[in-house]
Amino acid sequence: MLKIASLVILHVFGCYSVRRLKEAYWEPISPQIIISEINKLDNVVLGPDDFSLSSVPSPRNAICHMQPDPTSSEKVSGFVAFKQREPNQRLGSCLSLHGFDTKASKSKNRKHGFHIHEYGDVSGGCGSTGGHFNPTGATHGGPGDKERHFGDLGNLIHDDDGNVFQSFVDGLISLYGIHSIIGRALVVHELEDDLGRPGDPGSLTTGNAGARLACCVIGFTTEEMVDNSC
Ligand SMILES: [Cu+2]
Ligand SMILES: [Zn+2]
Repeated sequence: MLKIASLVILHVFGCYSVRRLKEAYWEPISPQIIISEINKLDNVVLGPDDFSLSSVPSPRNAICHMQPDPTSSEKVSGFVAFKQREPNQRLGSCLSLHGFDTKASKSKNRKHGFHIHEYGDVSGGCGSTGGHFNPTGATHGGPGDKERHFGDLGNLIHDDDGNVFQSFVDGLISLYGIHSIIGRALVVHELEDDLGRPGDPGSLTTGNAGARLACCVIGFTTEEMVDNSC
């Protein structure tokens, strides 16, 4: 009898604790509120860090080691490095990629769509990384647009030798906060991202960027790694 009573008490307390946690940390945030915040601020940190990130000091450094998708004939590889000094400062990035097929490339203007995808899961190649990272429920756009997915980083442009050396700054994505890009995937596409301009259904979800050539998972690294890479 005592055993049953203690089990009931444990169950009730357990459910209550889980509910409290859910209330505290998993309240859905209205996309309208987030968009208006984005318009006001350069860099939006939506809520505190996840517990697993809260002990990581500033500045924060991250890296992503690009690997070709097993199904791709273009063997794109290299790295993308990120640095952010403080939560309210813009995220800087430098990247070095090679292996773009300069002859067989289907991309006009040598442009290749470049996005952060939702899942850091490459178990099924780049196909298992989900869609564009889009925590606010926005439509697809370009990196300079107010209406865009968090993951919309525009296009990379490869040179005559199939290489890309580029750096960029982004005021929306962050290595801090509940919408941090840590643990998510970067994906390089076969075709140019149309940045949502034509307005057809494919354009407003993926930018019609075609197949996934290569991908990687973004993880924290040392300051030396990023400073020596960029
Ligand atoms: Cu993509
Ligand atoms: Zn997108």
